Amino acid sequence: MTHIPRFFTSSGFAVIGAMLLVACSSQPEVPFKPVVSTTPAVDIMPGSQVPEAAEKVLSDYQWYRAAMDAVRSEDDLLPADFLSRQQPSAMANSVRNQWLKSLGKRNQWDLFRQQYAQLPADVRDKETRCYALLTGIELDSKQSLRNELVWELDKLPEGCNRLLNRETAGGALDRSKAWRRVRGLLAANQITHARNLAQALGSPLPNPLSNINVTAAADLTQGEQEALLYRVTAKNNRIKNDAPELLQQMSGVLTAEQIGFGWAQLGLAQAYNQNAVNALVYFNQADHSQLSDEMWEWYARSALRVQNWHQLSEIIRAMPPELQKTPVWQYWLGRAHGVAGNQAAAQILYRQAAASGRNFYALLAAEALGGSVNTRNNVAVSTKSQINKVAQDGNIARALALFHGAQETNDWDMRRQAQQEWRYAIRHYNEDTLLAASALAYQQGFYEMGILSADKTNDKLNFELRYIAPFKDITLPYAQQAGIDPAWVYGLIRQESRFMIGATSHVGAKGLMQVMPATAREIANKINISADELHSMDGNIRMGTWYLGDIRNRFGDEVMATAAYNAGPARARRWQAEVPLEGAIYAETIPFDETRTYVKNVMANATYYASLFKEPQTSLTRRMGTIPARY
Ligand code: BLG
Repeated sequence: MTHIPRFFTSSGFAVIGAMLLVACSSQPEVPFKPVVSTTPAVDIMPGSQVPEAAEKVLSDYQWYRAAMDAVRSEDDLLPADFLSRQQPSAMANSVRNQWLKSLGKRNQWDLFRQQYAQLPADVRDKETRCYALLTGIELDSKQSLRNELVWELDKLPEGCNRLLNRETAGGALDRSKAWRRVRGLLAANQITHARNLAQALGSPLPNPLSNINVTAAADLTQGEQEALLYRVTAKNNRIKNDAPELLQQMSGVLTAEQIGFGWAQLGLAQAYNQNAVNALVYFNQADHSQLSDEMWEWYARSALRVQNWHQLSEIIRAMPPELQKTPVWQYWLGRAHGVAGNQAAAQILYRQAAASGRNFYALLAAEALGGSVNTRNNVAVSTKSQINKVAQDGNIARALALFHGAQETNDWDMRRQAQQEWRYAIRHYNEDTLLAASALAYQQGFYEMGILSADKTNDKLNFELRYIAPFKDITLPYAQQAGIDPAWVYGLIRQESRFMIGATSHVGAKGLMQVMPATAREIANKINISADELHSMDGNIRMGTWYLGDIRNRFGDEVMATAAYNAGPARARRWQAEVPLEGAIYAETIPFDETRTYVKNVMANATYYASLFKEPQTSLTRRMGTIPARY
């Protein structure tokens, strides 16, 4: 997915910000006249407002940026003034959430309570809720948030840490779960957080942690035991050859839970290194009560990688119920049942996975049931009047004003805010309205939100909106020139950039096909064009398709080429097995989270595009094929 770079604050901001600061501190003068209207525009869009003038939205945006800066410098006047004059919007929600966190951090509870009451429940973010629990205005009577937090093994935002530490010290949380979290924090190298929680549990970690030695380990406190376990679970230690032996030696002095957690960490490390055989040996000794979802998934992927179907089935059936219900594990459990000859059980699971939507596993499951990809729309295209009604929603109009403002000034921060406003606008839309919103977004060139809106429907489906194919005049000839399937190219562009021209990722990949500058230089040399072509739409597609064709030819395989496009050819090759491997198993066991998700999405997208482009081959199962053995 793409990241939109921060845009530097223009001098205009500073001026408006300064004006506001003056206005706020001397109170009565208001630089922006508030538009107050609560009249709903249309009843299908609950809570919508009358559109404001684009100029007002753009000046509100500058004001919003100034308010966010003010929150960061712990100034309460500007956010208060901004919020008192804003209609409900994503901008207002962001300012209020950020401000609430700042108030919580500074223990400004009176103001916190006032503002919290004005933030709608569905837009309160997690840390804001942690502060609300801390000050007692939220109760969390079923302890759902607290249980979720204590189950987390990695760091949490400050407000949530404070809450957890207080609840732990007060005895309100399950101590064994809190100790599991201490273990996780140590393994994640979050030493200070681990220390604070152990302290709250009444058994501090020794300082330094390495003070404890396994031979001198009689009558250890729990804090000392955890420090000892850390000698095995620390990032650099858990991949060492002597880690399993060391852990075994500790079994006399540590609890079953601690040792069981240690095995899970060793299993996880081996799984990420694609040593599935060792990973299984270690995971088999792990204590199930200690496993995170990530550990469960890698336990299952390790069995899948070596095609131990019997064990795979056992692992999936031991997973937490919510995880078992995800399409990935429904599908693979179905496959395991199929291998065991239990076709009836397999079919039930395939049906459940197939009903989960239009994801990679839903498609594979539908094909396993004998079906095929279906891109027939089951709803009429939105009428002009439906689209006009959406355009009359003030939240949509605000998003579009920001989108066009961002286009004009090439301001990607503003573009990101436009996306937030669009998400906010459509959050309660019914499916007809979502499709009309999608059509409107395309009319305006706001492709990423067109896709987002159409993707949200579940019953009423319009596949041309979900899988748009703009820029065909450039894409099709280059795909043909590179000798690659245009459906695959579109599947990839949809995943890379959502058709956002000029998109830039966190690591600097550019344009519709998200080509890295270094890769662009390589390509430019080979095909004798300027590396600057990366920045033009035509050049970007030309480079991306050429590169894709080149790696496909080198590997002779689309799945590996897709992985290579995202993670580099050397890695795609390293991830091959020593035996031929089903493409879906190769994809599911890719150890990079980004690339694993990416490959599955690109290949599923390509299947939909192949169907829409009326290509003869539309089976995802065939497209995934078999990955040859590493040579
Ligand atoms: C890919 C390059 C590969 C390169 C790898 O990075 O970019 N592909 C292209 O430029 C088309 O050539 O392999 S290497 O030459 O062997 O090093 C690895 O460096 C691009 C990836 C990187 C990725 N998108 C195309 O998929 C990306 O931007 N990731 C960050 C996503 S986000 O912003 O954090 O969400």
